[in-house]
Amino acid sequence: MKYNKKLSSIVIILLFLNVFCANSQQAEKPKEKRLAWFKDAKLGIFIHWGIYAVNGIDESWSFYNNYISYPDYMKQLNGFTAHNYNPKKWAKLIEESGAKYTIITTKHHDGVALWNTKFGKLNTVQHTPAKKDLITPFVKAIKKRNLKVGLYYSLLDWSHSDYPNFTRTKKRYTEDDKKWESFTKFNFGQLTELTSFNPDMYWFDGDWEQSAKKWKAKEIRNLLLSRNPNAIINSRLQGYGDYATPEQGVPISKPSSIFWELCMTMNNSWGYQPNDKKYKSINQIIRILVDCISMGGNLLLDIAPKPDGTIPQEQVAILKGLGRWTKKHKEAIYGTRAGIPKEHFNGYTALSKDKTILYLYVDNKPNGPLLIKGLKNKVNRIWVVGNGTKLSHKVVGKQYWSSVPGLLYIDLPEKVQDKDVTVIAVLLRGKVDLFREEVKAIESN
Ligand code: H79
Repeated sequence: MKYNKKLSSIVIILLFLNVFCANSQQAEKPKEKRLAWFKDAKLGIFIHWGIYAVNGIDESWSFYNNYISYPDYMKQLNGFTAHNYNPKKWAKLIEESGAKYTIITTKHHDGVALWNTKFGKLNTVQHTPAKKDLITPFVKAIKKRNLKVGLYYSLLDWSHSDYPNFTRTKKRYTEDDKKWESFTKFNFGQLTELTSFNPDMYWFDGDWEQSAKKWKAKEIRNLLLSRNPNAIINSRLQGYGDYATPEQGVPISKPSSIFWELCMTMNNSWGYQPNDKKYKSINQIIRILVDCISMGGNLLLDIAPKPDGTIPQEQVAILKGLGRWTKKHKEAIYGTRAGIPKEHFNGYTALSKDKTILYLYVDNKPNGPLLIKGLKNKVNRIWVVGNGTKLSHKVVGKQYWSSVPGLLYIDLPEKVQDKDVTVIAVLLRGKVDLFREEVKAIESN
């Protein structure tokens, strides 16, 4: 009897362990842990590389919108050589820019895969003079530099004979369960192949054409996370992603999502278009990066290599210009958190993770000392990030009978100013503490 009791308690423990383990296998690692590096990263480089670079036309959309016929669009396959493709050089340049991660198009909406896929026939190995899997060496070169690597994948495929949509004006079919099932198998086949690259993140696009149920979005998420429990998925998976992805438009106010990334082109094109000379300046891009940082987000800045694999000179110059600024100001970029409300400082701000350093980003030439209002903390020290120069400050107007903090003025000599954005670090006594109450008018004294 005693023996039996012991045995049954062992069985119960084993059963419990079994259930517990099974559950822990299914449970996802919490988002805060998976996305911790992403929250700290601040800058990523997007790469749109595909056959659309050959004619220098809009990626996929040019045939979808009937600007060019489908056969003419596909003729670009013959010009995609990748003859000067040097992924090690790309990786070096990406690292030099100060980016901590990069996302490459493995397949855009045109359905041309850049790796040696066994699913479908449209890929750079079989159908272009490049004759190569372009993704494997890229992932390797990026991982070697300890940067994170992400794969862009278009869920929709306007080239696939089993996909319902072809162009804006032509549909292959509206309802056909068999065809859709075949397409789903194809998508899962390619996605399973992508998991073998073991990327750190997946960047989906084109989800708007079908519902979560049709894409089998939940199953896609489960598949990717079962292969790599640390993987990150962008929002474009009909509700099954991890972080928000505003496109082109810099947010005006702080996005509600804790995790977000603005993807943006350097000129007005995602892919290589030599006629598009409307590049943003290095200064403008640095200020946009700072804008994102001040709102707690990341910037995913796009580059567009030529069909031979070289990166246009204008884009190299922007990456290097960014690199100069990010290297000098790294302590005020990586790992920071969103700054304080604009009422307290007339410009962009961010906070260190522990909230004891306030960073001020000065993107203009001040016409007198900088001003911080409503800061309750005492200030321990103020210095210029990147050169360490200590700055003097003065608190003015503090009344002993009032709880309203005085005006904190900081002198910023011209000789310590950066040519793009000057960064000032304000070391506080304790965590940032702001006066946010309404100041009542004094009725009597
Ligand atoms: O790869 C680049 C672009 O080709 C791709 N995303 C970047 C990263 C892209 N371009 N446009 N879009 C994604 C969004 C397109 C939205 C639209 Fe619509 C599709 C506008 C009209 C049809 C979805 C449906 C949004 C509005 C209606």
